[in-house]
Amino acid sequence: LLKLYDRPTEPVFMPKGRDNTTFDIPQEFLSDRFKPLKNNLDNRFGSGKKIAVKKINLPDLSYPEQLGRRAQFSLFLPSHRAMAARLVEVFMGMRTLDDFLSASVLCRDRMNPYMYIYALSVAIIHRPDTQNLEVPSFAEVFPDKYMNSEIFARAKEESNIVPEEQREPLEIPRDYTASDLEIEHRVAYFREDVGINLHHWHWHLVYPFDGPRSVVMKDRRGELFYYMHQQIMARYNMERLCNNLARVKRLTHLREPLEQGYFPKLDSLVSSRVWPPRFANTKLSDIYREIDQIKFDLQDLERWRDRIFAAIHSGTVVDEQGQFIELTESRGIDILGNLLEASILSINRNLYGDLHNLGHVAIALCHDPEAKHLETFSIMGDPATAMRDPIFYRWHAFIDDIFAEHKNTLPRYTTQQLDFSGVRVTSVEIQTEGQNPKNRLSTFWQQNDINLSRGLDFSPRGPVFARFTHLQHRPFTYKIQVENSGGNKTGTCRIFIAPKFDERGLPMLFRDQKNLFVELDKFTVNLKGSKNTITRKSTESSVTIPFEKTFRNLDQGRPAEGEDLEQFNYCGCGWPQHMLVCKGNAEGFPCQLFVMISNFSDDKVDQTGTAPQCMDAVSYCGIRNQVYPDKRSMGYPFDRLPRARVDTLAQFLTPNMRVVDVTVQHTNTTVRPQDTQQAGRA
Ligand code: CUO
Repeated sequence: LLKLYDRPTEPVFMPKGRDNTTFDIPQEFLSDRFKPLKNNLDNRFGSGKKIAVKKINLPDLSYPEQLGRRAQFSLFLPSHRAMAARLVEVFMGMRTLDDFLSASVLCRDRMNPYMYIYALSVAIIHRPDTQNLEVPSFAEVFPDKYMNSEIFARAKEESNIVPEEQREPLEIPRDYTASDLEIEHRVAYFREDVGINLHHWHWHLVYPFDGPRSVVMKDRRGELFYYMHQQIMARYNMERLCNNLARVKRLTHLREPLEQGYFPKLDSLVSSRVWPPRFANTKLSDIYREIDQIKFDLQDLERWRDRIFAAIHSGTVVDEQGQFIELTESRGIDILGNLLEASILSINRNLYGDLHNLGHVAIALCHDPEAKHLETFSIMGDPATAMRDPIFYRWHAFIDDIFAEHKNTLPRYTTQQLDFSGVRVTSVEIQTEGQNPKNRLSTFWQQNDINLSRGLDFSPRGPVFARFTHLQHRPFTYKIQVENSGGNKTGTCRIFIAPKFDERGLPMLFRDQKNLFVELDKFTVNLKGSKNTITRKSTESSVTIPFEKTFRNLDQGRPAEGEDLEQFNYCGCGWPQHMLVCKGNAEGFPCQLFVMISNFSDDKVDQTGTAPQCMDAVSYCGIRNQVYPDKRSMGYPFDRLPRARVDTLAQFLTPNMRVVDVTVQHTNTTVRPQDTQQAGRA
């Protein structure tokens, strides 16, 4: 199955793993073009082991087949998402693993490769019989979505001319999408980070908004849509403050020119087209594109927005039967998440529409709203690339603000809901590895290599590496002292960080600062009576996946025989560890680190379901097949307005919380790829 990820536009005959395995495919499965060439292709590529593909009766695939092989594919376009949903349904409906393999092989040469890989990945993630498979890194399958197009001409040259052992990594410059004359470019390293974009793609893969109900229906998925994207905004705003940029302005006036332009410099290897840029000051328009079977007006977006605000202010939404459903303290945010996104779980799509998704589409098609020029959508139309564009954050700032409007209507947390009786956090400190002053985090640049060969169709085999530069920090350890009177207790330790000052250098009010708290970690602690010392490493964070999981290629990622599969399982969802903390600045960017121990008996959930998998990044990604592992509202304790007479963070604190000042210092040096990685290539 995983071989089907190799070289996604080549005929299914050609992908050949490093062990020379090919598929033994029934003649009928071949696309018409290759039927007469079967023997020829077989002799040419089928030199090694063969994987037998069973003949099956196939369901009707004519609908997803309508999307051209060389077309771009956007999950946000309703017609595309319906085709993809059908394909997912076909894959999910295959009764056995063999049948699933047959269907996957048959579809590969017939379907649009982007849609195919999307549907195949959703099925692999959700089918019970493929739970232990590691979906390959999307950056390797479609490297064209993650890096400068110029690299591919060089990669083809390298793979055609240079023998494998003499190939050099192809270096991608750090600044290739814009110059410093564009102030937004200061945070391009965040927006264009491969790991961050991979996380976003995987998140939407794990939480699809369309498809069979069994795949979409997940515990608190609407709420997690809110929380994961809220955290992206908090992180991005913090990053902006480090770079002397103001927080993101919401995209509220849909009819005003969009100040920010963006030129992605990505080419699609599938369609051989450039991804359209957006010039500064482009205006949004009504969308009417028969070619994509899509028609909606900006007024539709405004109408849905107004209805959603009205629902929030009245505290109820109206379902399709006309019944009023209350937006309660515990469930309201989940209902709103599904309704705003909108997923198929939206309580009433007729009334509340498809605000977030079609906002992506309106922006993605603003350069050719009526398809007069036969141009396709820009990067905002694809979750794999959308986070590169500054406009993504303006749109999501708007979406996040709608959620905040609801959160602001909820009862404030009382001190009883915040405190943990008998538990006092007496000290918190951070120790960065190999550095002396405490409470100082240290960031720098690091280079790493990605193997492009999996995604380089129609070129000779053998690895070709792209070398790119990303932010990195030195690992650090938290040391937390806790006094506990009374007997043993269990608590949840919640760690957040936020900027200390606003754009003007003034201390922030709590009601503003609370939106900037970035979750760093969350874990269970057992407290003995009296004094406790908790130590925790930054690499153990519940929001991140380790560096190797973001970038590891398939062959390196295989568990050894007898090794615990679960521990090794590749699950691509998770904030990249290398982006755990913001860049900071040369002088040391002042932040506040917040630690809270909450009462576990109010946090714990009853897990049923099968054994947990992919436990690395539960805070942003949840746990597969299980309920979200924290009963509190996501974002607790910063998801609501503070109680009366609390204006500052200091006033917000109860004894089980503590804040310490930390700085994030950036050194402008670049570390070359580690030797271990070089060795791993052989
Ligand atoms: Cu993740 Cu707008 O939802 O991109």
